[in-house]
Amino acid sequence: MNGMDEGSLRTAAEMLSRARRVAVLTGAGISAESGVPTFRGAGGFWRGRSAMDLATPGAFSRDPEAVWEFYRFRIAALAGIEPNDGHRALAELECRCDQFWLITQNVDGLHRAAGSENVTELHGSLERVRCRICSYRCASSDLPPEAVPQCPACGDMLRPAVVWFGENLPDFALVAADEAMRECQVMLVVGTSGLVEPAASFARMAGSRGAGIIEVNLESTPISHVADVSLLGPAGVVLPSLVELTG
Ligand code: BJW
Ligand code: ZN
Repeated sequence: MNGMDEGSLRTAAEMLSRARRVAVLTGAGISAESGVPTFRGAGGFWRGRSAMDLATPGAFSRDPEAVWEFYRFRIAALAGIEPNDGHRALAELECRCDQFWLITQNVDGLHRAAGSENVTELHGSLERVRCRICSYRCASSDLPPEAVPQCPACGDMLRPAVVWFGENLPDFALVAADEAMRECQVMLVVGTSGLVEPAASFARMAGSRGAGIIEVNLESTPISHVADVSLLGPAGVVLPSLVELTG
């Protein structure tokens, strides 16, 4: 079923109202309406370089100044952004479920700001930085001002506490995601291009364990063919309607 027509919306709302255990996977698209650029598509560039090319350990070793400039810009931008109606609808949905998992690929902290509680950040957070080598970590607001900030404990480079390509996701996050995929009756997949693993496989895995899959996106993605219902439209509009209909 396709399109943000009344029928698909109603089908999705019925699936959700029958489910007591719901998992949600979100990506950059849910924060687009808060003014946070997505990775792929027109917004995914920083001074002519693809955001994807800066989000690697190799880029950081070769050109830490450029990578830090990119991340300082994004950390500073966090101060001016707020959750939108899509984030708020998911916080509301959590209140109506017996068990609820919000697994996000986003690093902007907007789900917690909207009031969501059981949030798992798969790709870390811009709100923290850590040492490349030792276990030192601190809040981004306490970041030393140098172009490439140094670790006060060991002198190596500090880096954003996010997960770059080729790096492992945190164990606790994979454990939470695995529990969500095993236990949920419905999985809602919102605003992700479905291209970055392992998150890209979560919907297929939950589906093969019997969960119903609802996708919310502006366009179809590789996840669409495993979805039982695809709702095409902006998350900030679709999610409030869906949650309201779920009643
Ligand atoms: C809207 C909207 C609106 C817009 N409403 N919708 C298996 C096969 C092949 C490769 C691999 C594999 N397993 C692992 C890999 C390697 C790699 C990978 O996946 N590569 C692929 C590109 C092929 N994965 C990794 O390296 C991961 N690590 C790992 O798996 O470790 C073990 C391992 C390593 C190596 C080999 C094998 C195993 C780590 C991935 C880390 C990703 N990090 C980033 C950067 C985070 C820090 C930062 O923010 O700077 O995470 S990359 C970037 O992509 C970011 C995002 O979280 C992630 C996903 O992007 P997302 O959220 O989907 O956003 P977009 O922009 O792509 O899409 C937006 C969507 O929203 C679009 O669909 C729009 O239509 C939609 N939209 N407006 C609704 N208003
Ligand atoms: Zn250190």
